[in-house]
Amino acid sequence: MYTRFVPAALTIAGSDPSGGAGLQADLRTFHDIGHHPGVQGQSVVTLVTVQDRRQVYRVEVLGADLVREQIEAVVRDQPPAAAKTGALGNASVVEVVANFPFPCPLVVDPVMISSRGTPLLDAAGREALVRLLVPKAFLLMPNLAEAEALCGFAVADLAAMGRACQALRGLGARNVLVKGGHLTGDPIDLLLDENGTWYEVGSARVALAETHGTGCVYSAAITAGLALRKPLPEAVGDAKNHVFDWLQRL
Ligand code: PXL
Repeated sequence: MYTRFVPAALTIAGSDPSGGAGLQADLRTFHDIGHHPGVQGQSVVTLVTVQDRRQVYRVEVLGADLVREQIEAVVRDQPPAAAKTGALGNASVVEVVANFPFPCPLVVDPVMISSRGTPLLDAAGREALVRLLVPKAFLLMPNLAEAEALCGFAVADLAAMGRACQALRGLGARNVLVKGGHLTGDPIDLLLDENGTWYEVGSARVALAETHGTGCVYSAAITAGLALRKPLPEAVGDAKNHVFDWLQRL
């Protein structure tokens, strides 16, 4: 309906039926960014979770062929202007995504566990992510725990976040954003871009016990900004502000 005028953004992610995280959060964020109607959301399902607002009861990863056919169908019909990945489940799904020739920048949110502690990527999937998908990432955006798992060293302060940015660029990601929200104090993220320029991206902390879905909203907002042709530092800064505004409205 708006294909002529509104750029599309694609999320390849898991379903959170409670609506807080996963592809439901991504689609909502695509809609919320920019002026109405934002960007047009496309969504490819990788895994289905059974969860309510307290707990994940079950995770079922879809067959890799089914994921690939979904990607092929949407991209063939309307090439997205930007795409992101969330929970991918296992190595076969990671491989399908890594092998697909996306016509646009790919934001990789290396989701490993749900905010309630349930694994959303198995050990072989993690290995495939490093080997196959990280080199295809326009932007790789781990939180501290994910940065540690990907780099193999502790990442618990701003200096280590800087070392993680460099190490992950060394693994092939073009731009890296390490998210420091799990440190104390105001949340500061560190962006190392493809020109070797550093950016500290901060906001005030919103005091909330429940932050389920925050990472999904952040990566979706960056993806929407890229779809709207914002330069990366601007897309990241605007997305950080969007997350702050969204958390304040919760
Ligand atoms: O926030 C990470 C995440 C991603 N995708 C799905 C999730 C979660 C967290 O619970 O459920 C489907």
